[in-house]
Amino acid sequence: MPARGAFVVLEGLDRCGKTTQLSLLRSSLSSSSPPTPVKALNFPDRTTPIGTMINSYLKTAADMSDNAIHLLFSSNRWEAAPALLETLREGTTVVCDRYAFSGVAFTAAKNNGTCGYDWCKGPDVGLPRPDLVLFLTVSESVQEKRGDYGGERYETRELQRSVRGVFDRLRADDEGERPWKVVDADRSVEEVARDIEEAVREVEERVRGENPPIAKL
Ligand code: 2DT
Repeated sequence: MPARGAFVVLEGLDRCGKTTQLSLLRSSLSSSSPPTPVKALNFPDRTTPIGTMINSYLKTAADMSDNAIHLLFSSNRWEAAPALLETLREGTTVVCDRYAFSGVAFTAAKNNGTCGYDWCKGPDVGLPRPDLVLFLTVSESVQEKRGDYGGERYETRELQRSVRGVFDRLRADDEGERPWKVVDADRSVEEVARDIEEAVREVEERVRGENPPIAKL
């Protein structure tokens, strides 16, 4: 049995460069010598029937209660969980754009927190826990320089500000539990990519060496 792969999640606010960084990370891992088997995932996965409902909600074509959409985001992770576990167990490293932390941060931030923080955490309890969460921070001024927000729900300055607050709380609550690495994403793409690659190689090596069981949220 090969050692399992590492599970790495990238989180952050809009315009922090997560998607660019994920694609750079994936290519650098798969082109290293020897190549690291790697699979990229992203949430929400808009390609499934649940993902289609989420997409309509985000594009404001459909309305839903805050609780209902929160549970759909979580279901979208649960439907992907068996394949994710299998991929890790067969020795492939998984790098993932957003996960349960975005789930809590966005729902708990909106409408003055009508869905409470603890309620928001509930549905994801039991999902595979990442070996590393890379949290890309971006200042408001850089966020604004990187372009206007698009037309999707959640892409407003006010909401982004509250989301930032919930992410800080999640990180503080996890202190010592799950390794979070904060990466200053105000810097150049290359500088950020270097830090990310270094952190991922370190966790990869540890997971391959120790082959720890996959923990749960
Ligand atoms: P992208 O722009 O990355 O496609 O995200 N979101 C995401 C939630 O509200 N809950 C979740 O569980 C997840 C994974 C963040 C689309 C938006 O969906 C939000 C931004």
